[in-house]
Formats: sequence, structure tokens, C-alpha cells
Amino acid sequence: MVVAPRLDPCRRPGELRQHYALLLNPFYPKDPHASFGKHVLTPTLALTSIAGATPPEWEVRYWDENLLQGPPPLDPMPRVVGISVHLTFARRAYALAAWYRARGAVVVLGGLHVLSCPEECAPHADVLAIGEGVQIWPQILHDIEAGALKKVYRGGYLKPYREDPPPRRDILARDGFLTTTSLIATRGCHNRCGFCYLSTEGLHQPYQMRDVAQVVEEFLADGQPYAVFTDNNLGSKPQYLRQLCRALRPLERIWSAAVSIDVTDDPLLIREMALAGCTGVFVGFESLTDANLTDARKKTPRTEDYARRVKILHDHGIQVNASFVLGFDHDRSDVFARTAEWVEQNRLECATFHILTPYPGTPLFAQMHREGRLLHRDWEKYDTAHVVFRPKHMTPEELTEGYAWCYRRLFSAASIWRRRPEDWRAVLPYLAMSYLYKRSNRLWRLLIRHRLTASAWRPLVEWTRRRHVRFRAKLAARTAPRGLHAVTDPLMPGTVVSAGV
Ligand code: B12
Ligand code: SF4
Repeated sequence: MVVAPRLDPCRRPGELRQHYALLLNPFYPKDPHASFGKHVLTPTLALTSIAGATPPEWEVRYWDENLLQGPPPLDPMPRVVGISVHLTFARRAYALAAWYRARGAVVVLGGLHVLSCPEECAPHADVLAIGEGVQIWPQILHDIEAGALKKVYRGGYLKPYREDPPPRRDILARDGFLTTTSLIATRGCHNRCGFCYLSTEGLHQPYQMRDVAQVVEEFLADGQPYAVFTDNNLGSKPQYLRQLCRALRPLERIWSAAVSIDVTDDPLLIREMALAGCTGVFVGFESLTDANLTDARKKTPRTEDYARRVKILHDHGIQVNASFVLGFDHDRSDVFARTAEWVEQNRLECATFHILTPYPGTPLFAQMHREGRLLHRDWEKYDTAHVVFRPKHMTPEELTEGYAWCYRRLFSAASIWRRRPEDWRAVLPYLAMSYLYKRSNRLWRLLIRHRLTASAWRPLVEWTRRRHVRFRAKLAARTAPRGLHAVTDPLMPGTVVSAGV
């Protein structure tokens, strides 16, 4: 899980196939403190979206190195290799690019890192796809055929999102993920937090929505009972989320999504989410210290109100995977214990920790650079599991150890037990899910390599779906209460892991 497959310099390619494009998601080392299972929950939509925009005369193949099936294929030799580049796997992407270029393929690099650091990426590629890739990919393929290839193509985010073709999920290994149904309904976010990639200089990504009918169609077409919305923030426009929930409700399927906690401003919306099959949300709480959130320019309710808001979600059978960033300027060495205790007190089913990481191009990066606090630019370590800057009130070592301690504590059997659902009927599925996700890293390596991920999850997913269908029937039978706190029957905790992205 930490060493990429070897790229044999002597391996000879097969015959070059003219209308064949290979799309590559490069390997990245996994943090052993967190769950290895996280990396096979649901695939990124970057390359399936590019595949969806590929002209029909081109054959497309997808290769995700993180599924541990060895080095990517060379036979037949693709005419074009498209590689997605994030900063944490940029070095691997460049190695793959060199390997394929040396064998005659045209290499196209695209993705977040190409947008934020194009000069660094340029020498490693024949073509740079900067920004939104769906609209420029067909043009790149056309220009390759016409012998009129340019070095740089730029795509903006202003074109209506609903005009994008659906991603091609049929090219994914279905057995390789908990679910292949990653969905995206919206793009952008109403916030612009200083540490988030959405605040990257030069990235203008207005909030856009696909038609709810398109989303429903994609969900149905992939034929899976569980979908993960990989939107940055599905709740940015509450009115849209409400419409989406109403369209999803008749499907009798389950889903999870990332939202910001202000989604609970309207408990009736949470009710609609539950009725539509939402079993889990991934919430970026980031910090329990208001001053940190103000510094990060995150528009969010006050932290003292977080617990009440978590309860609204729990009361509707929605699990919470809370995401915290450690190492902000107001964090001292008590932050670790304080955060872990809060997670336990509020019985959060799952928590994800990140060490504050200044992504290049963001205001946070500019600030750290200005203040001379960046320790290095080894991008592979910019993975939120390593300290890459000098924290204000602790040493990098204290932050590293505190981060590891948070995972040890929250993934311990004692903590899992402490956070068990109050409803005894939900305890068993909760424990099964928690042990598989949080305490089975050795097993994950095998499950992934032998393509057993989907099989391992399937019984839990189906169990969860059936329980949820019963739960929503009961929820619907109750009239929407005035203050909504009447809905306090937690029939549904212990569900499948909530979008842990
Ligand atoms: C799904 C997801 C995952 C999945 C799969 C990741 C994977 N790489 O396989 C899982 C859960 C495993 C995961 C893990 C992590 N993730 Co993640 N993840 C996402 C998420 C939610 C959705 C990605 C997606 O589908 N986007 C939609 C596609 C359509 O957009 P896109 O990727 O930008 O692609 C477009 C263009 O960039 C371009 N493009 C991209 N590739 C290519 C290639 C070619 C050839 C071309 C032409 C164009 C092109 O065209 C695409 C269509 O327009 C994003 C947030 C988000 N909403 O984007 C975070 C995000 C990518 N993850 C992030 C992080 C930090 C991580 C982790 C490091 C977190 C952690 N500590 O565990 C890990 C490790 C992964 C890693 N090392 O990169 C950050 C990356 C920040 C950065 N600047 O690099 C993001 C942006 C979240 C955030 N808000 O901070 N993640
Ligand atoms: S709320 Fe989340 S997705 Fe939105 S800008 Fe902040 S960190 Fe990024």
C-alpha cells in the first residue's frame, strides 16, 4: 500500500493501436494510520468523465494503479495516455509519463496539479490539459489525428455543467470498489476556505448544478444500491438539494454525500434527505475553535452549536463522518484530546483527520510562504498525513504524533464501542462496519489485490438499504413535526460507512 508497482525499463510494448486511449489514475502511498479501505470506497470521476467525452471511434481503457493489479498495460500500446495528476502523486505521474513517452505514446497530463503548477508539469508531458478537461479532451484527440497538436489546452468552468456527457462508469472494475456509483450533481461551493483547493489562484469555478433527472438517470444506469456523491458540498444550494432528494426518493436506494454543517439550518431539509435514502454525510467541521475557522474564512455556524446540529442528523438516521484539520494557528497541544473527546461525546460514527496542508496556489500556501514557514516542497508529503510547515504553537513532531494519536484513539476497539448507537438493534451492523473499515488494514491489502472489495461490502450495503427502506416508511408516516425534534427514533444508525472522501 506504500510502494508503487515497478515500471520495468526493459519491458517492450505491444503493437501501437491508433485509436486507443489509456486513462491512468496513478498510485499514491496510503497513510497506515487511516483506513486502507477508504481508497476503494468509490472512484474519482476525473477519468470516467474524460472517458465520457471521448469520441466513439476511440477505444478507452481505464487503469487505476491503486487497485494493486501491477504496472499498467503496454500491450497493445496506446496511441494516447491521459494521466490525472494531483500533487501527492505528481512524481508517480511523471514516472508513468516518461515510461509511456519512451515507448511512443502521446502523453496528456490533466488534473488539479496541472492547474496549480503548470510550469512544473510541462516538461513531463506532450500536452497539458489545464482546468476543466471534458470540453478540451475531444479537441486534443482531434488535433492528434490531424497532426496539429498544441502544447497547452485550457478548459474553463463556465460552460453549463448539465451539458457534460455522463461519466463512463462501465470502464471501471466493478469488483474493485464498494460502489462504482460516484455521482456529482454540483460543482463548486458557496465557501472559499483559504486552505481548500477551490481557492486556488486562477480557478474560477462558479456553483453549477446538473439537472436532477440527469443525476437520477446516472444512479439508475449504474445499477448499484448505494451511491456516493463526491460533490465538494452537496448542500450549497438548499433548494436544489431539496429537489434532488425528491427525485431520489422513489428509487429506494441509499447514498451519502459531503455537506457543510450549515445544511442543518433547515431540519426539514434533513428530513427530506433521510426520506430520499441518505444514510451518511461527510462534514468538514475542520476545527472546534472558532478563531481557526475565522482565519480560514469558513462561513460556518459557531462551534458551540455543532453538537446540536449533529443530533439533528442522527435523529434522522444519518451517520456523520466528521472531518477535522489539525495544526491551525490557534491549535495547541490540547487540540488532539479535545477533538477526540468531542467525537466520542457526540457518538460520531466516523472521524477523519487531516494535518493542515498548504496546497500550492491557495491563500494558505501564500501565507506560509510569506511567513517562511514551509518546511519543503516535497509534494508527495502534501497528503495531509505529514507536517509540511512550521506550526505556531507546537513542533512539527508534536503535530505528527498528535495526528497519529487521534487515529489510534478513534480506531481503537474501546472508542468504537464507546460510540456505539443507543439503539441496541443497530449495534451489530455498526460494529461490523467499524471493524471492516477501521481495524482491517491487513485484510484490505488482500481484498484489494484479489478484487474482493465489492463482495466484502455487499452484505452490509444490502442490510443497510433494507433497514433504511423500513426506516423511511416509518419516518414518512409521521407528519413533519413543527420543531422537528419529534423525530427522535434512531431506527437507522449502524449503516454503511458514510462518504469517507
Ligand atoms: C473521490 C475523491 C477521492 C477518492 C479517490 C481519489 C483518487 N485520486 O483516486 C479517495 C476517497 C480515495 C480520495 C482520497 C484522498 N483525497 Co480526495 N477527493 C475526491 C473528491 C471528493 C472527488 C474527486 C472527483 O471525482 N472530482 C470530480 C472530477 C470530475 O473533477 P477533477 O478531479 O478536478 O477532474 C477534472 C479536471 O481536473 C480534469 N482532469 C483531471 N484529470 C485529468 C486527466 C486528463 C488526461 C485530462 C485531459 C483532464 C483531467 O478534467 C476533469 C473533468 O473536468 C475530491 C473533491 C472534488 N469534489 O473534486 C477530493 C480531493 C481530490 N481529494 C483530496 C485529498 C487531499 C485526498 C487525500 C490526500 C485525503 C487523505 N488525507 O486521505 C486522499 C489521498 C488521495 C491522493 N493522494 O490524492 C483533495 C486534493 C487537494 C489537492 N490540491 O490535491 C480534494 C480536492 C479534496 C479537497 N477539497 O481538498 N479522494
Ligand atoms: S466548505 Fe469545504 S469544499 Fe467548500 S471551500 Fe470550504 S473546505 Fe472547500
